[in-house]
Amino acid sequence: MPMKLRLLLAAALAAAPLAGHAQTLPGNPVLAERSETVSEHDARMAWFRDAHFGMFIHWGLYAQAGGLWKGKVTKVNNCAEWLMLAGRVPRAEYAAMAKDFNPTAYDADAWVRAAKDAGMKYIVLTAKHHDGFAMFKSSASGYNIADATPFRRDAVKELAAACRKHGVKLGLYYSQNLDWYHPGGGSGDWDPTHKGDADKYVDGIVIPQLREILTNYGEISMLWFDIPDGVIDKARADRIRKVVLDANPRIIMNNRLGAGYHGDIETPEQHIPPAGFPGKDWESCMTINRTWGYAKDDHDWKPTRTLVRNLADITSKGGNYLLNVGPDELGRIPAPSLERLAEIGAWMKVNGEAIHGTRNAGFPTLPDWGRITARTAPGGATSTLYAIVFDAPKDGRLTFPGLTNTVTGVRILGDAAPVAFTAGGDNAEVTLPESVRGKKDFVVALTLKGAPRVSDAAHPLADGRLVLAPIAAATTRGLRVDNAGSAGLEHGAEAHLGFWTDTAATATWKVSLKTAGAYALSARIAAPANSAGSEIEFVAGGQNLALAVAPTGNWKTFADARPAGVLRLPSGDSTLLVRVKTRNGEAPCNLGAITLTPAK
Ligand code: FHN
Repeated sequence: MPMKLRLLLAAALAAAPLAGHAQTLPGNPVLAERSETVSEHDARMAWFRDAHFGMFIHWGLYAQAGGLWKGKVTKVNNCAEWLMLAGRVPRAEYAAMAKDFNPTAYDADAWVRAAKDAGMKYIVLTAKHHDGFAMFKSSASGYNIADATPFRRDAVKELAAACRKHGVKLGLYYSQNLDWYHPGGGSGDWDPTHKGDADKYVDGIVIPQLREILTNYGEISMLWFDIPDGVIDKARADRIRKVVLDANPRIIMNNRLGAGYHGDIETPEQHIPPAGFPGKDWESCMTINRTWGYAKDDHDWKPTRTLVRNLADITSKGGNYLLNVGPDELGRIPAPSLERLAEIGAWMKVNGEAIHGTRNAGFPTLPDWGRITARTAPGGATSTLYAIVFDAPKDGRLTFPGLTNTVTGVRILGDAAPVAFTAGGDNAEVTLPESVRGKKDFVVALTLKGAPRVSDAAHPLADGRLVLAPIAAATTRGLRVDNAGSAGLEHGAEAHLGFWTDTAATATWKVSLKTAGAYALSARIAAPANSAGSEIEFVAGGQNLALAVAPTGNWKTFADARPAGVLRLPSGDSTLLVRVKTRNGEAPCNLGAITLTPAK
């Protein structure tokens, strides 16, 4: 995170009660892009920030093939909607599928009800994906579901009506750059007939179609661009933005238009950033199996528990979860997807108040038992912390290190069992009743006096240990949090500080202790062979502990490493700094969590 933004974030958070409310940072570039004040931007983003959960729908002509071309699996990175490129299928051959595309089972009302019953507040449908086929009637191109298929109906129109009927917001995905059918569109060069003029493509297809989808179907609340840049240079991007904002000045646009536009939201894909995007809005889109578009052979469905925990993890970091379904050639959402949506809906029926309308609670360290969200009552006199417990600690104790509010009450959502708790101070603690200790994925709600106030210093856990998480560090000179490559919680994402290429880069944690003490240090380290001989140093309480890096083989395989000696930390607030002593290779290591355990 650039230093300027970090300073702004620190200032903004210092100024506001640490309720973790999704604030727009004064330095957020979208303010200039949309000529908005912070409060105007907050007002326009409010519905999105409250929603936290939406349905992505990848449905197009590619569903007719289901990932198979001439009997052979034809995908890119498990994605069936990329069949045309994967098979380098000529335009005319691919388009010929349209004469058989007749999704007579399409029931927009059922789709919207499935989303709403799952607790989803908005839907984003692919109006036109990279294959160039429009799922709406278009006068700009006859290559669309109403004119080129025996189906004859306008899928976007029916979905828009169903969304209006059920009070679900509608967003539309539009592939503005890649278009493998219309000449001049991005990519598609395996077919010489695709060659054409980019301006004719943008002005003759993209802009008229954006105008159609943004004016023919009532309010469209979000425009989801994809694969930025390519044929979209600044001049074309500006023409596109003008038609979009003329149609709906309040529309939310994502960060994938191109030409350097930031848009309103960050869009991490198939993973959950360890710290979210502090001070910005963001949405993590993920598949429910492995493909966005329907694939006949993809039965790798994520367990519902993973989906629920992803939703909790993302919400606790101030983001939205855009969970994808890929309807088949007849317009049916696959049964395993519907089953998972219904199971999520059952969980949301009991626990939805811990998701909808909540915000990041502001804890600097993620608890190892689950995630925490927060809701502050209007006026701020009271607030509620929601402890979403994935796996209850064996001793039944939930601690909230650094919480300085007084706790006035505790309840378990959907369970009348009384819950014992300490009133707070600076380390509120809840003791779970025996009845829930074996349970998973339940919510404990704590009522607080005032808005949540959470110290940004690490406090000891119930067993005396201090866990210094990568996301809680103040870092310099390019050192930053990373967990690239993980897709949600099911892949056991190990967040870490990476890109430690500048030997002057440091990481600093704040620590707060009631009493001074001696601690043994253990750090999670990953490093490739050529980092051997590197050394890092832990500096705290006037002491230095040096650690020789033992390579683990690569940047993502972590192991515990323990420097010799103990650190004596003072009572009150202090800091622990980590710096490079010797660097071999491009960086000494990647650094995961640091654990300080009271030394005997
Ligand atoms: O290429 C597309 C892909 O097909 C899918 O639409 C995803 C969804 O975010 N976006 C692109 C890959 O990043």
